[in-house]
Amino acid sequence: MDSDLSLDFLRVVEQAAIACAQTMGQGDRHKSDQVAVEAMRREMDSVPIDGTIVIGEGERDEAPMLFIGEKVGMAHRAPNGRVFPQVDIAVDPLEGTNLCATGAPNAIAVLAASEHGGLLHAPDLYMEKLVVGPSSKDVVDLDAPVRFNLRAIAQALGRRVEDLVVIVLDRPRHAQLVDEIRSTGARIRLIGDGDLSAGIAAAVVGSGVHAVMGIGGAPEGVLTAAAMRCLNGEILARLVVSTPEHEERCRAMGITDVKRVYRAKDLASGERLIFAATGVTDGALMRGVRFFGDGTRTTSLIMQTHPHQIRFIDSIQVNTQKDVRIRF
Ligand code: VTB
Repeated sequence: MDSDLSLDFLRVVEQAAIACAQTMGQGDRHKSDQVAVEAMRREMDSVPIDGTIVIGEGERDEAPMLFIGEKVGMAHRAPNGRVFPQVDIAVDPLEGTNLCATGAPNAIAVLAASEHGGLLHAPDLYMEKLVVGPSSKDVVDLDAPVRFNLRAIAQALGRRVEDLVVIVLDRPRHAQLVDEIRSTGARIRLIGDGDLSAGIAAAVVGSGVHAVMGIGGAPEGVLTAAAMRCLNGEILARLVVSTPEHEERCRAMGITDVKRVYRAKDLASGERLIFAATGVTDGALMRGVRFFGDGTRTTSLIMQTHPHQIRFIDSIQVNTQKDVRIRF
């Protein structure tokens, strides 16, 4: 996969973010998601790839666009004999639909891309996750007691457990987890949605987040893994398979060992990965979309493994022909 695709994918997440940011605070999460999906789908067709959506909005019968298995990219828009690279793509056009609908922080538009076969085809089930940054990646264990993991993370970071900040999705299913974290004295940030942007923050020094714990969506787990591959962080994860129907869905996607503990390199095994995200609402690492009349300003994070680089990008799309004034 050609590394030059990074700027093409940047455009894709920027356009998705701009579209849904326009609906911020309207209280209609489905509308916010829909406009993000449409914008992402539209922009995707101008990317010079022979692309396949491997993580998307759902199966074809429940999602009209960006469904799993959908072919995207220039190879499918106007085939003219030109050969394009085969690329698998995981998308979440709007991660944190409620966050956007209520104007809360940390909604992002995001995708990850890899050469064919480099992203796990995860069913849309729940997943247990533990996400940490580079210094803690080798000292945590998904099956260890919370107390043990937090002590290990604190030690790796050279600080007290009481100084850690752990992000947990605010859900009744996490009551016991929250009790356990509290009993260690660690600090907690409960979030309404968006464990993917939380996971990215946990892998970036200076974000003020040291771990993400708890159960969220499996598709976002794969996207988190792609980000961890670029940031040298780690995700430990296991699908939550509690019914025969869940097992069947795993098998249908080629997963036989449903109890497996995955690491980032298992969920996003690609040799060449690209991860792109644009802030929709203000967040820890990216500001939200700003509309200033003459233009639109976005901040994005674009990362890749080959060449291994992380870019924080500040873009201004100019709307008018007038003398636009650009502020630093
Ligand atoms: C959401 C969302 C997360 O998982 O919580 C979802 O905020 C599933 O959890 O970011 P619920 O069914 O309890 O809402 C994520 O989408 C991703 O892991």
